[in-house]
Amino acid sequence: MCLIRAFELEVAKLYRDGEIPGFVHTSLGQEAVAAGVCGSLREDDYLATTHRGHGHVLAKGADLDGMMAELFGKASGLCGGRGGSMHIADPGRGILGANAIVGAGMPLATGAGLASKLMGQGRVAVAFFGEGAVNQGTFHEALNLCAIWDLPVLFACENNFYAEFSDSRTLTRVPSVAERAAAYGVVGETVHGNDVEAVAAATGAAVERCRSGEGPALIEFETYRWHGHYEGDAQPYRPDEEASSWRERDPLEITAMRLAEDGATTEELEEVRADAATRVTVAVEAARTAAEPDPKEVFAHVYGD
Ligand SMILES: Cc1ncc(C[n+]2csc(CCOP(=O)(O)OP(=O)(O)O)c2C)c(N)n1
Ligand SMILES: [Mg+2]
Repeated sequence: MCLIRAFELEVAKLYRDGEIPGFVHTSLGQEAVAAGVCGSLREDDYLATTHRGHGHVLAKGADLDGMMAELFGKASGLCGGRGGSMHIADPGRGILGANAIVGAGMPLATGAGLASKLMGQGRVAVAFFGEGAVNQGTFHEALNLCAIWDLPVLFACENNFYAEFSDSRTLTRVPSVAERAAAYGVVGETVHGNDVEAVAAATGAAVERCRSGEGPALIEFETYRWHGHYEGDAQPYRPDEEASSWRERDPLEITAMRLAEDGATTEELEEVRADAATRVTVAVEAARTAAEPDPKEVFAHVYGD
């Protein structure tokens, strides 16, 4: 969680300073969902994520230097600088990719879950999605297919209550995402997404059910993004009191307080934060000085070579 926080704070700054091209969507405030879910997975489990996927990808074990270089569009990036923030993938770690198309990760995870089942791999596929994606057809089609085929797929919804500039509670008569699972005969539950232990406990149990052949599961993690939809969003659509009340439920602070109660010293906690900050600083320096991709390579991989 500290690494994701340090990464996202730095990325926000680099974007403001014009060092990172394209768009970036940060997950500041949502770190416990990424860490709690991905920390409950096997290294070979599959992951499909969204436009707000830096935290998920880092928590699944992607190389930090490769991530940062990818955001800079450099040749040493995880995708050779082709993907950028919204298309980071690392298939060797089961990371099927971030995705700029809202709702597009769920069918990918469904396919991965089907492959795992047919090949007897025992791998679980996790699809992260925002609550805004629940009104897309892909959510319903993917969940139904996973249900009838008993596929090992976890539908992990990050409900941060906003989809771009709209309050999601005004976009449907059924504001609970978890309740929608019942329509497909799937167990759905709602969990406090800023409590990493609650996230990990719910995910661990759901993943175990998926792996044992019981079919898909859906968990709705209630959380909040601290920054705007994208960096630079002025956010006129959100009440200040709402944002500040969620900042008081900072997932890192909740965890630090618990660790302190369990005997962790201030120095130990500070060391974790300092180590994360140092790793991010090193990654930025490497990305800044890394080579640009060779323009001659621009058509490579287009036809699968
Ligand atoms: C199919 C599609 N429709 C619309 C968009 C534009 N868009 C980008 S993000 C977004 C809202 C997503 O909200 P949510 O799923 O709640 O994710 P969050 O940004 O809150 O993490 C929209 C509508 C898109 N990228 N893809
Ligand atoms: Mg949302």
